[in-house]
Amino acid sequence: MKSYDHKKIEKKWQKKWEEKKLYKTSEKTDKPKFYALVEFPFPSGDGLHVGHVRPYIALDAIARKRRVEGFNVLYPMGWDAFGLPTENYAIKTGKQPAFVTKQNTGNFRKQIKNLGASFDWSREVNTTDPEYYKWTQWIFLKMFEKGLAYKSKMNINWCPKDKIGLANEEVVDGKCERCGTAVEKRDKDQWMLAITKYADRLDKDLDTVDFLEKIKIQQRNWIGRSEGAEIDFQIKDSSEKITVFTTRADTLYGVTYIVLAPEHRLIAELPIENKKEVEDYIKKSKDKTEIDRTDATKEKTGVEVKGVVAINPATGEEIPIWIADYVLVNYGTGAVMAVPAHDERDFKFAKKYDLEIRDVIMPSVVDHVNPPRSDKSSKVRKNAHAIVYDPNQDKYLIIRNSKFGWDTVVIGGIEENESAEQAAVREVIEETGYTNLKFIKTLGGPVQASYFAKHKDENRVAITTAAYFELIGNDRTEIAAGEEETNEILWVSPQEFVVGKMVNSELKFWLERMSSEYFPPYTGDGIVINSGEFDGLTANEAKGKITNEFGRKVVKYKLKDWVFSRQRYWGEPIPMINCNDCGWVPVPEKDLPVVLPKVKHYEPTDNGESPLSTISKWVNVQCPKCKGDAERETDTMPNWAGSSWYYLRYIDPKNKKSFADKNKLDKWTPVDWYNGGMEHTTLHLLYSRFWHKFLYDIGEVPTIEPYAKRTSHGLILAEGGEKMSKSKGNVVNPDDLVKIYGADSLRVFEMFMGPFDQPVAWSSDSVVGSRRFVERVWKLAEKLDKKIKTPSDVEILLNQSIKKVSEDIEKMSFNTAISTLMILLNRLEKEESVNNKVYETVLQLLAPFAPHVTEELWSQIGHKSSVHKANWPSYDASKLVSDTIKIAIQVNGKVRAELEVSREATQKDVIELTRALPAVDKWIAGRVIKKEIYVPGRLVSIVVDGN
Ligand code: ANZ
Ligand code: ZN
Repeated sequence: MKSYDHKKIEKKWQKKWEEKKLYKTSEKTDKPKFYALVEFPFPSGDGLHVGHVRPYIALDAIARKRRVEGFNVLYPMGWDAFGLPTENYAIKTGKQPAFVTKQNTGNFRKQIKNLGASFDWSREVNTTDPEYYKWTQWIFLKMFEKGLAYKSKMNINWCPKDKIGLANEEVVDGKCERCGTAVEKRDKDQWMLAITKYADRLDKDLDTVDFLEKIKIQQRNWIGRSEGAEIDFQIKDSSEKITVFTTRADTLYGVTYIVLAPEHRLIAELPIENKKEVEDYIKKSKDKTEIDRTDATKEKTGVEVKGVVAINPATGEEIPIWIADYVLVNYGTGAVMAVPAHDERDFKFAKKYDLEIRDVIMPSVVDHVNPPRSDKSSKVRKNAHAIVYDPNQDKYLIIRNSKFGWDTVVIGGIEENESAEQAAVREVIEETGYTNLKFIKTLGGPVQASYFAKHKDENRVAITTAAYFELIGNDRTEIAAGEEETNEILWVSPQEFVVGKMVNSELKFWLERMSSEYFPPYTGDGIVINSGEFDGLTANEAKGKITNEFGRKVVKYKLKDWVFSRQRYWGEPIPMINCNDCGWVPVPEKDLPVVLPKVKHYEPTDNGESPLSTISKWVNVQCPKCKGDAERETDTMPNWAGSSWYYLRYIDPKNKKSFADKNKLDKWTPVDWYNGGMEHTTLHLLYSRFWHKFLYDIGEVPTIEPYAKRTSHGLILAEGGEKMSKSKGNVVNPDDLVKIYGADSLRVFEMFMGPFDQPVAWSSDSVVGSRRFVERVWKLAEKLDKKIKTPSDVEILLNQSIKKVSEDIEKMSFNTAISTLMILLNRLEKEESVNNKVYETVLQLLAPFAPHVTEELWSQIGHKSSVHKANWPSYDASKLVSDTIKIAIQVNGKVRAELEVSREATQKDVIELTRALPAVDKWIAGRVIKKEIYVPGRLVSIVVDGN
């Protein structure tokens, strides 16, 4: 047999497949459709690295499996080619971006083709092709028509180095995502897309799709749906009111001040006494990024607005108004009712500026040791707990009740006109005799505990306040008679002074509050207190009732409208014309595409306008409406425009009349399986779902969602575990590996190297292992024998492997699919000869991963048609487990033989076969059989006379 020459084989089959159009998607078949999609790349000058191609190889395996399962598969590829890197390269080299793009796509295409991926290249799209972006512009115009595209002065993120406005998503830690320069703020007129109008559907419709759970979670967090209430606070002696958004209407009685965002519109309207101070503060907060302003670890700042107060609608109280930049203007209403007792930020702020803190929610615990009993009556008690600490011995004072077997802190009821502190002191003296107590502090507001009080045989709802003391001497008085009998007074270490060892469930709150300088705000649920008629309700009940009475239910979203303008060259021109008389007028549909004109210089202008603004011949046009003088929009679309709908163009890439034919859209949407990076979950994936929903609303696409299923791959990292990047010089190019080891070995390795959804560090040395595996498959062909009978255990392993590989591919558990094939190969290599049928199945199972070598071997065996057209192997369910069992045979307690019988054999069969075994007969011949026991499936035990 010839040796394995990957170069020859791979070139040969790539050529044949292309000639035969093996992977071309047919429009004339009644097979069911399957649309597999990977994220199309940005064709950079650096070429693809081994990480980029991992998802292409993975979905290629899936696409190949689907084809041989009888599906009509669409698996396309194209180029997301607008964007800054090409433009920056053009600035550096003076080369036309269109020319550079052409070069880069040529290289990318060649790289991908070298891997033998089964893309239908006849459907290639390129977002920078005017025939393509004509439709990107067309969709924009439709959005404009429906009021979803609008121009607005935006306080935008501005990168002073790239001279470009950045979307919020492009700012990472206050820096430009691309170049790392600190981002500034600038006011700029920008085109916006109203994605927020789709926020609720983008959230809800996630229920209708099969996306990985982590993807759904990220999308939901990004959309940030929040159910709450708007409540109006009247400004005293004014007709103005401040509307706040809150998710905790139940805390309305605990509001001790109001906070406005520095940008809040009311600030200009109010008769503020300390205007200068307020204006200074506003100026300072302007340059802070949103991330700085909301960073929980940063200290909060603010100024009080003097001369105006607001009225709490529930209590009628006057409360101060503050301005602080931890409140954002573009979320909720830009105003917050501050409840320092129950919100972390408000709490820190109140501590800093000495504002009132008022408890309105009481934590509530149900005792787990002695929960309330439904058959007992219940009593409400106001209690005090005394926490007594002796710093000299680092111990706490407790009472051990031997009758009930529990340890407790000192507890007592709070009498009329007594404070918690007074009650606690009284109880310590009465119950323990200790009198030298130094009061440290009360441990915050009360905590409610429900439990069954054994000693009183009734349920208790205890509302307890704790007082904290230190022991400063050992004086003791006599303890009241009766107290001592069952009670033991003890000092215990901090390790024993915890819930679980102590019977008091409230203790966890006391310990928490003791250990912090201030009581941490209680942010959980509980029972409403200090809230008039709402006292005693649960927080949830009160939320509804207080909202009904003083506010209105609303839903808010974190999602913001999409900044859809860039002042750069290499993007789709926004097809709008500005006329002095008519305002913004859309370019008529018949004039699309608005082609990006050639320019000499790609640098953005110093005033931040696009280089297009310098081409007066292009800019100055007739107004389509009044025919007067007008000017073109010189902004271009952002990076994410072209990729928002590319999956639709693949369906009908050459259509001149529409972005795609309706019947074809009916047939091919939605994409059945879309794989892409987690880094695109909140940008591209959300944007394209938005565009698709819009197109659905205007009747252009038939489905509400673009992608039925979305999965994600783990990144391939460089050998050291760092991210692969040109600047770090650690990029691995697949071309070199294809040359040395072959595309098949590289493909197998990429699928084998680790779980597909996990990041994994690259190792070029390890490709050898996959190469060896492919070579062994090649060599196994020498053992083929059409007539050889396959041993039953091989038969079973083969059926198990078919099942496992089939299921693993569906789960994207490619690494275990490959290792299954390796195990199968190990077993086959042990045989002298291998039946052709068995070998063919191995080739078929391997074909999605190693398409060239399997095709070659398949044809060498004598097949005229492609392995990529042979039906996917099915397994025989009855051959997944061995149908015989082995039974040990004992005679007088010693194992004398082994019997292999069918699983279905009866006891009678087994005994008869046992006796007939020569190895057994030897021991029983001529003797009296006293006992024969059959343990089904395992053992026959025969007892005979004599020794
Ligand atoms: C009173 C309150 C009491 C609040 C309490 C919380 C806890 P999510 O869940 O993220 O929607 N808030 C409202 N608008 C804000 C803005 N523009 N900037 C900063 N914070 C704002 O958060 C809603 C909560 O965040 C609201 O509920 C409000 O504070 C605050 F114990 O109102 B809350
Ligand atoms: Zn006009």
